[in-house]
Amino acid sequence: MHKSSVVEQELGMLSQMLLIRRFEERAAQQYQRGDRIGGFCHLYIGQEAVVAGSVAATRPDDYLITAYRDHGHALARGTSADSCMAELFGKATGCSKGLGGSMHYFDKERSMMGGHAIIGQHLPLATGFAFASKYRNEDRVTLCYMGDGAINIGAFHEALNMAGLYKLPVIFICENNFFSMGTHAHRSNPLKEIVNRGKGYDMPSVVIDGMDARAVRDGLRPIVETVRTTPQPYWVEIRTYRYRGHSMSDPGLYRTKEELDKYKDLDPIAKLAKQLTDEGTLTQEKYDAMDTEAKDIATASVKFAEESPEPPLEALYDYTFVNTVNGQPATA
Ligand SMILES: Cc1ncc(C[n+]2csc(CCOP(=O)(O)OP(=O)(O)O)c2C)c(N)n1
Ligand SMILES: [Mg+2]
Repeated sequence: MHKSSVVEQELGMLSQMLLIRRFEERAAQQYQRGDRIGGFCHLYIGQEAVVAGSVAATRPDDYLITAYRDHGHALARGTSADSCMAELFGKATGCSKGLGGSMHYFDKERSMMGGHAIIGQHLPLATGFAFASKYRNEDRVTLCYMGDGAINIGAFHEALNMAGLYKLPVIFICENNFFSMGTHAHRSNPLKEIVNRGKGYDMPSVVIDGMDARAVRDGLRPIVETVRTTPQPYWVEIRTYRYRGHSMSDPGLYRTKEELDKYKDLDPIAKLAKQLTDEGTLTQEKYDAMDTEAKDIATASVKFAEESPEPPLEALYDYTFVNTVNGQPATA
């Protein structure tokens, strides 16, 4: 890649991370009012480099699928902040028509295949997308993100086994933030290193530093290219950290202040900003302008969501259990 396009890409990664962070800060404020956002809401703050780096290593038509901590994944793929905020508000203009909420973002146009609330449930879907790509002779790669809490679920093993057996073009990414709700990974796994989980399926496996967006992009890029030309699954552990509680109702008392402070010093946004500044491609003014833009987009998304209409009452049962729209069989 030409040096100027690398700089452009990295500035893009930085503004994406800023947008995710500012969007979620606004979302948290709106949630805390108590009257606007219903259901669960899990913030991605601290983990932004994982998605910014990995999306930079892929093509826009590569499939992307994740669990419920999905705001960053949609925003990084280009789903608008407006439709993401409207989805939190349960409005008809949301990316899932206001019927999914925080955990079920979806944007088929951008190959963002959800937002899935049940741990491990989406892994067989990822294997299915990868099977479809191979069967149709398309060179689309599937990126399947999950938390460290997903690796002991039955569906995990079935999905990885089949992907390994059929040599499917899927990269399973464990966003290891070390906690499943309040349980540390060491308390739920006999494995000391999550990266070793790939060995049971004969998958090439790597560990990547998830607090460094460049490391994520550069670690994944060769893997993506290999998988694209020679379909086969990979297992990737990306070590990261969430700064907030598991969900909005979790004060996170199971972590020490020292641990939080240690990771706050490793903030992935500050890291990329410093790398670019040290290399002379970013100034404080430019950074401030990028940050202001991110804040403005996030603030405007709240207004958009407030002013958007609710879905009609008749839509209440659409897309649930049976594929109907307004009581009639759905056509798409
Ligand atoms: C099958 C299933 N069991 C339990 C839950 C409840 N639950 C929601 S989130 C969560 C923790 C998952 O942690 P992890 O996979 O590490 O993801 P993270 O929250 O760290 O992103 C659990 C147990 C669930 N959603 N699905
Ligand atoms: Mg976790």
